[in-house]
Amino acid sequence: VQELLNKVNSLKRKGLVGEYGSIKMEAPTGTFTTSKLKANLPKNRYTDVLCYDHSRVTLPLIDDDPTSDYINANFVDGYMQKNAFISTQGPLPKTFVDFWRMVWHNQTKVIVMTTKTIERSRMKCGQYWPNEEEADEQFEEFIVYNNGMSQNKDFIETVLMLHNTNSGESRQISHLQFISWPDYGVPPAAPFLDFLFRVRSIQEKATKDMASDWTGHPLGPPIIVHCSAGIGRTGTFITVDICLRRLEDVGTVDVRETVRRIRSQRAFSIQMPDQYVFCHQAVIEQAQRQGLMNSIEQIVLEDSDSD
Ligand code: PTR
Ligand code: PTR
Repeated sequence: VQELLNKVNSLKRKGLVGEYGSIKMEAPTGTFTTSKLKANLPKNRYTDVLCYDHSRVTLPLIDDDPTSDYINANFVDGYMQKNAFISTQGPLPKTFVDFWRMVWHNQTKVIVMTTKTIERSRMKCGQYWPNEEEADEQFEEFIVYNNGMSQNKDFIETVLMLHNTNSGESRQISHLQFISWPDYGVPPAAPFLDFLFRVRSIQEKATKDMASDWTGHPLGPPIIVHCSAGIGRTGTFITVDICLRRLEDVGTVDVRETVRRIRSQRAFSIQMPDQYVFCHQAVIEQAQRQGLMNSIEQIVLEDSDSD
């Protein structure tokens, strides 16, 4: 029986890897024209990770400069809510101001960062926020204050105050950084889920505290999610959130269609076969936590954990 279960599980994994391969082979669903404009090329962290025109986040124009509206970022739908997320690359020094303009303009309250700034001695993301308590930093019309940090083993939570010197307004923004996720790899499921639920609870509270703008949009303003390229880890985070919300709502999960839909808005989302497999594992882990699995499913899955 043990042997049979092993076989079933390895076939399942192979099946998922194959399924991911076929998703990856699908042709792009849009164009990358704005991303490729000469003036915009230096704003892309990776030359091979461009952003779709049809779903890109546009910034307010500055001095009628037609390229000033560009940032490598796309709106991505959440569960039953359009544009619940923005998937973006890790900001470059050249795009720090653009990033804060995007936060401001979209009324974002929560920033999710799933990378470290430096990994394997490579710069993966710029230090676009003040990283010490009580420090502040100016980005043209914005001043960002670090109003406190707390850290556990797997993630760091920072309370930022974003002040717009043009309007005189200030907004509190939560910055949540998951630090246990290797690039191109997958994190352990349990801390990842703890992180995801922490993000949700902060976003929920922030949305409740906001003015009435978000009535009818229960998930609130777009959560900005970024890693280094804004596709692998970012796509994985959003996939698991959508799948779990659907599981909670109607009791079903469709990882394949969820990933396909996300990829139609943020090209290349989910970068590795293992990340695709991980989405399933995370959903299973959460279903187990909620007691939604029957005992036969439990046996097959517990067995697969051990290889
Ligand atoms: N009222 C705010 C604004 O327009 O900027 C916030 C807002 C934005 C409210 C978008 C609702 C929105 O939803 P939809 O995605 O349906 O346009
Ligand atoms: N060409 C880049 C590279 O592979 O180095 C693109 C890239 C970088 C793609 C990082 C994905 C990456 O992972 P993530 O989206 O999780 O930061």
